[in-house]
This record gives sequence, structure tokens and C-alpha cells, in this order.
Amino acid sequence: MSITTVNTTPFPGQRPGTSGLRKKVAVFQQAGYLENFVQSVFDTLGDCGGKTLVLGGDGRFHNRVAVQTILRMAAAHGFARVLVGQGGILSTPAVSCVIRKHGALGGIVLSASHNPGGPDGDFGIKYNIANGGPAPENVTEAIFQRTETIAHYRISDAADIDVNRLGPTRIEQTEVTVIDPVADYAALMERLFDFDAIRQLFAGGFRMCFDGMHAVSGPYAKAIIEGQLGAPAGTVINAVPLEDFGGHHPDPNPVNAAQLIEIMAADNAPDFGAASDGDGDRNMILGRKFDVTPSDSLAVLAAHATLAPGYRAGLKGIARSMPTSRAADRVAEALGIPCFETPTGWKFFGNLLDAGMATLCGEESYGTGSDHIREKDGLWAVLFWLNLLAVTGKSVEQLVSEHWKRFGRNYYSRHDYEAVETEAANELMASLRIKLATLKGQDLGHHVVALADDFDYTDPVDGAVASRQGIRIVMTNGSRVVFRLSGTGTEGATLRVYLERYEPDPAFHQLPTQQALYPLALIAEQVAGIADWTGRAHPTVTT
Ligand code: VG1
Ligand code: CO
Repeated sequence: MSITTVNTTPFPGQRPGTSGLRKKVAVFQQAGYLENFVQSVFDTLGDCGGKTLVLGGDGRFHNRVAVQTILRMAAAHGFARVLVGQGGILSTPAVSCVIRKHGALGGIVLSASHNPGGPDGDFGIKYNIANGGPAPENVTEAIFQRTETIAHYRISDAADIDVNRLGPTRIEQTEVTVIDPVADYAALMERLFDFDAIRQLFAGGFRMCFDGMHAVSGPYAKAIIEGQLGAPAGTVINAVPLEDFGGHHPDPNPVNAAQLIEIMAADNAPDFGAASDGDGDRNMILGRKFDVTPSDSLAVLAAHATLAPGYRAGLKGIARSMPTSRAADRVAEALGIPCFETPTGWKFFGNLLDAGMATLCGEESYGTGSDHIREKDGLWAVLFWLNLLAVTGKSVEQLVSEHWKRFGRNYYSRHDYEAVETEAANELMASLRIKLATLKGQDLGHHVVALADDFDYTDPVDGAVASRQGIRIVMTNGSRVVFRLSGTGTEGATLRVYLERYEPDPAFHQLPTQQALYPLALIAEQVAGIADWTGRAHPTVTT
């Protein structure tokens, strides 16, 4: 075994987006592409002697190759220890959990999350810091700067290790230990939730369907829901991770999880349905013939948090991303705790969680989590719901409609225009920005604009500023239209339009969502000229 220094030249565009660096698999397959990025991460970290690195991915195509390369590079960089998930598998929340539990310096997650996989799909890589969370922007920016000037990387010529076999081995001076991907995570879940109550629920005939979407959460859900909680075999469907996710889009929303939606819409539907995404950090919650918006899910969990053992002492605060509906704000107000509004992306929650300012966090994009780790956590949210259902004896629909009665309903929808021409999307945003100054006070047909701006965030802990995080147009009645461009896509640009309307009156709580939001969709078109700029009369995906 020996370490070689390989000369290389920079690849353009290795700047991490909302959540790591995501590109087509073919881009990552270029000689030196992954190596350059990984070496840039290591160079940014400096000396890693005595330090531990955690490594794992969602099992998508190219995962196994990338794991071996990174192990050889971590050894060349002088890490004392690397903990790698068996088969190269670790969900994003499990990486966060393992980093924290084992006091690691950080971790590398190989995933493009909800993006499609397979040889023609996407691959991704993300660095997480010692608190278990995604690297903040000053770190990702330093990594990016390094990728622009990199001239060589270092790698061991050691043979591939057997990542299927649990236990320690050695590459150069580095101890590489293959760990059970589920064990540490499952132990943490057992401490947070009332497993006895959930076991009794299943023993009493309660039925559930969990859709693993052939992605990483299948093995976790099988071990915990069927194994520890005693749900009948077959409760978890599409449970085996596949390199191409079975050809599906591992993005748990009513459009992509069509099989689960159909199961939950049947007359003999189970009591509870849920799904997770490629890397296991998202969750979709369904009742019988009833879907829960992620924004409502956060609010319901917050309102009932003390029913779960891990949150018995109450919440310190709630944090949500700016486009997420303001349903959680009302709960925070009722609880007398602060509610923080952050830019999109989990990296912005880390400081609030570390500082003990927030306990629960959520995003409208099917992401929910808490201070138990520093990532959003799909299965955690599902177990939290199971805990509430078990303790209250109520149905999903009952919990949500009672919530609306008490707090009012925030109708909410996101309209995505995927893979539009980048230039056109940028111009749409630029022309909106120019209009902002004149929008305030304008009457847009039953709606008067109270605030129009491009969201800026100053982190209350370290003062870091993130600007241009989404254009929001807020009406005097509290309704909102938000526009932003996706930072995770790999084809052209994706325009996201977020619509929200608050309805306090229970007599109007049963409207079809798109109907309730139709006037706001018209306003979005009117102010942004979406059809003109994108050539699209309708969104690609509506959730
Ligand atoms: C999307 C979501 C955002 C989420 C991010 C990563 O980002 O909107 O809320 O944090 O994906 O989720 P964007 O920039 O495309 O809107 V995951 O589960 O793909 O890592
Ligand atoms: Co994800």
C-alpha cells in the first residue's frame, strides 16, 4: 500500500447548492471529478490526524464506487478512523446521528436525495460538520473556492475493502470500520418515542403502509416498524434499496408516491400511510383518504409534542423555512415560544438547534426534524405521528381537522415549473425584483399587497447573512405568494411558486386546496408573467 499524489485541474461549477453538490452521474464519473471535490473538502478541514469521519450514502447508482474512492482518500489524508455504513449505506439522518454519537469530526453523505437515480440520473455529495448537520455556507463556500484552484489530490492505492462485512479493517494508517447502518439510529428513536404504546396500537389491529420507494429508508423502516414495533410483515412496501429506485422519482409527494396514494384512497385503506425519500430525510404523512401537508404536519406535531417522551419537557422554539406555511407560527404563539423563519435548506437550522433556541424545525418540502440530530428526519416524523395516534386514539384526519378548528387552516400549495430554460428563469426573477418597490399598496383584485421583498436572513446566533432567498409578496389578509429558484436541480432551472391563504372560519375548511388558492395562483401569474417567461401554461408538479 502506498499513497500517491495525483495532478489535477479544476472542474467548473463545483459549488454546493441547497444541499450539497448534485450533478448527473456522468459528470461524477469523469476522472478526478469526485476526487477534486473530496480533496477540496479535506483541504478545507486541514489536519485530520486523530479524527473520525463518517461515510455513507443512499445506495443509488455510483454509491459503491464513490465509497471506495473516498475511503482511499480519507486514508491518504490521515484520518484516524472512518465509520462506513454496511454496503455503503447510511441514510442522511443516520449519518447525523452517528457523527454525534461517535464524536466524529464530520461526515460525507453520498446522495442526490429526492432526485432520480440510475446511470442516467443524478448523484450527489454533501459534507456534514461535527454537530451532525450540513456544513453552513461559510464552509461550503470555502470548499467551492478550493475546487477552483485545486492542483492535486492524494489517494491510497489500497484494494477495495469489503463494505458488506461488519467490523474493522485498515487502509494505510486509517482504521475503517463497517457499521450496522440502523443500530445507532434505532436506539435513538427508542429513547424519543413511546414504543410500548405504538406496539399496543399495532397489536390492536391498527394498520399502516410505509412506502420505502426503493430508497434508503426501507431497511430502517423494516427494522423499526416491523421489527421493533411489531407491525405485520408487508407493512413496509418497496423496502429494498435499488440503484435506480425502481425507475421512480424517490420524492415522497402525492404525485410521485402514486402507489401509496392509491392504497390510502381505497375503501379498505390502512389507518396510516407514510413515505420517505431517496436519502430518508423527508416524510409524507397520510390518513385514510386524507393527506397532510408538511406545513400542517409540523404544526400538529408541535401542538402535541409533549405526548412523546423525548419532548415531555416542552419546546424551546420552532423554526421553519420562509416558504413553509405559517401554521406553525400560530402554535408557537399559543405555546408562548419563538418561531424563527429561515432560508430554504436544513443548514440554516443548525445554529438555532445548537443554541437551544429551537426544538422542532420544518420545511414545506416534506421535511421535519428536531434537535435530536441536525438533519431533517423522515422516519422520526413517522414515529412521532404513530406516537400521537397511539396516545390520543384519534385518526390522522381527526387530529388535523381539530387542529384547524383550534388554530385556523393555512391552505397551502407549491407549484413547480421544472427544467425551464435557465436564462428565462433568471430573467423572470430579475424582472420581479425590479417590480418589488412598486408592488406595496397595489390592489391585485381582492388582495392588497402589504409587503413585497426579496427575503434576507441574518442568523441570530452568528450574524451570518444570507440574501436573495426568495421573493415574497404578502397580502394585507396574510395570504402569500413566494417565488424562488431551486438549488437542487440538475437540468435547467426549476421555478417554485408557493401559495398560502389563511382561513380562520371552520365553515370554509373543507374547500379543495387548488380552488381555495386559485385567486393567488392568478396573482402569481399576473405579477411574474410565468407563462410568458417559461412558455408553460401549467406547473409540472403541484403539491
Ligand atoms: C429542495 C427543498 C428544500 C430542501 C432541499 C433538500 O431545495 O425545497 O426545502 O431542503 O430540497 O432536500 P430546492 O433548492 O430545490 O428548493 V433533500 O431531501 O433533496 O436533500
Ligand atoms: Co432528502
